Amino acid sequence: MRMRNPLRNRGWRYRAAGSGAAALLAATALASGVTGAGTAAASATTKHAAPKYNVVLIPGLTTDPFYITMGIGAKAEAAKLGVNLIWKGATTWSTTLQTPIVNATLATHPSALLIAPTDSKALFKPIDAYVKAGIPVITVDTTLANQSILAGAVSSDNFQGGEAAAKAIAAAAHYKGGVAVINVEKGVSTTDLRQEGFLAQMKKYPHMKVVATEYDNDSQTTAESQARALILAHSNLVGIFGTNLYSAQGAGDGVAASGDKGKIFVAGYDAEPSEVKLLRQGVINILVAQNPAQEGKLGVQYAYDYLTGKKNLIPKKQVLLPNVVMTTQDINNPAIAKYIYKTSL
Ligand code: T6T
Repeated sequence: MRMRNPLRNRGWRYRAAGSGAAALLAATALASGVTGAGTAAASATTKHAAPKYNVVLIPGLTTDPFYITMGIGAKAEAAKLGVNLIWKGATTWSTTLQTPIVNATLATHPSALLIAPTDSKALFKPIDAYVKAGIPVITVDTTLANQSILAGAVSSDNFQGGEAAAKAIAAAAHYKGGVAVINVEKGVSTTDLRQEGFLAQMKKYPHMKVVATEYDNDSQTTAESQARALILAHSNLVGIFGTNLYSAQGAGDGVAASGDKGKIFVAGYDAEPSEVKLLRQGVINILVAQNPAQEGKLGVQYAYDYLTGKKNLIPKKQVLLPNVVMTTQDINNPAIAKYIYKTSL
């Protein structure tokens, strides 16, 4: 179920994403510049007694700049609140690797768990074990198909991001031709919704056809080979949508390697520096960026609210943050460029 929803206003003001290339988040100062990895004792401990709460953040994978930027936002907020934030996870996107980390972390009895589950169903049981042990769980980015056990959930508006990608490709291709999707894998709440939004929007164009949907298992090199093969197989191809960082980067690499820069429009997700480089070069034409630092910050705030008896401050429905659309034309605008992801914690 896709839930739209109400952001709690803690002094952060949001403007609904506008149309086309200029959709911006307003008045949002991203926390940044926090250094150090692993167990991060709050840097503001001088102001607080020893941290009373240990909040664990398990990202989809630890090496992905999207989650690194989320970790930066979470750590900055934890430092402010005097919370000890522990960051741990697998180095690749894998339910097989994430599950034992989730299980083992339960034995350390954290105060709360923030997690981006790599599968919306397979992680239900391991997460439910925390809830049964009285530990609140908040999902950040991805979530569970059954959110009823969660204390909160924060993500981007993924369906809208998919729609925005489709609109951009359709307009660039004058509303005719074939398009393809390169996605991560089935069962990931965020990228499933991006694909749904994209396909729903494409249905509105009678002269456009989705010729293929590929799954790259979060591998950039796989996405690149898929893009090359799609270009060879479909002479009417006018656009490719890469639903996340690695899919988008691979799609861009494939289009560049095939010599189709400017002929095949690439719409991608996320804003990691080398993706942005391809955007500047016009190989990728549009990026739907997210605000992972804000997701991390809100996740820590909600965990703290829960632990300090202010559950009423946590929105009941999943919080959906607006996307930031970046294009080759506007990437040098500092109001847009500030959303480029960071590559180290
Ligand atoms: O797009 C992000 C994240 O939102 C998605 O759930 C998984 O892929 C990323 O981490 C980018 O690689």
